[in-house]
Amino acid sequence: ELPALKNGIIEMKSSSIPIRQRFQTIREEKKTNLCLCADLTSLDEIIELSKQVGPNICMLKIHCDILNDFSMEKIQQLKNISRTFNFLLLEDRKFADIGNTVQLQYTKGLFQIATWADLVTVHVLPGEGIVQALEQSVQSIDEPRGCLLIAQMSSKGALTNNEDYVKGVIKCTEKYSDYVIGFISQSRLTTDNKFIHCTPGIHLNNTGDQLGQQYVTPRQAIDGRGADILIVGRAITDSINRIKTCEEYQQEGYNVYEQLRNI
Ligand code: 5FU
Repeated sequence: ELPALKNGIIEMKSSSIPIRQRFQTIREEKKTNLCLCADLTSLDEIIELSKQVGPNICMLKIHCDILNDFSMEKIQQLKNISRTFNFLLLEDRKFADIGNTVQLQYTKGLFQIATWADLVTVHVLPGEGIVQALEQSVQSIDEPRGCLLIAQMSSKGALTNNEDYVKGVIKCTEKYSDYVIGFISQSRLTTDNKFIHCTPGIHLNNTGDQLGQQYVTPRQAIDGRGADILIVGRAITDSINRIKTCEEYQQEGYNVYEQLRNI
């Protein structure tokens, strides 16, 4: 299929645009740096929610292994919605095993993650072979795939928050900079702006939960910690009006981003 021509410019299907570039165009076109983290156990419910908040988000993060009703048909439906509303789909799988095992986890089993997730999250704990193995698995897939390396976690006492560990993650990111598009982090880790910093642990009203999660506000995350993308879960999904709350986080996140950009 040939790419469409618009104003003399070749318009690539969103599915063929490199992921880094998609983040940039989505942020400018949709005015959002918000990733909704839909930790719901029903994929039907996520599908409905994603239709409602699709215009407000740049990415949707899910955990496919908590879904009661996962099916390839339904995940394809979600994928189509992500195309319609132009947001990325992140499976927060947090791969953390040897290369051979993660290849199987990425491509096989019930979820066949590589067939639908634009992005996945990866721990570098086992060594850089994990990234090599994942990248190798998606070479035959004809749309862009990428990953975010988990550099720093938001939870209390996280063992990732150690200077040498983080240095190792940064090194790996630089070495595999085609497939690795950035980090899950709690601070700005490199001055190279091609690496996208995604920060979870965001809430406007709470400072944490009962199980070790720690929150900062969108402003603290972007201004203080250098986040490019805000990953927001229960602040939105547990709110009385998810659509309105999603709009609030979108506006707050984008306003802070614009203020900083204009300094
Ligand atoms: F890597 C990380 C991390 O350091 N902290 C996180 O909270 C990932 N997360 C995920 O972000 C976590 O698995 C949840 O899916 C989400 C945060 O959800 P919350 O409801 O905003 O606390």
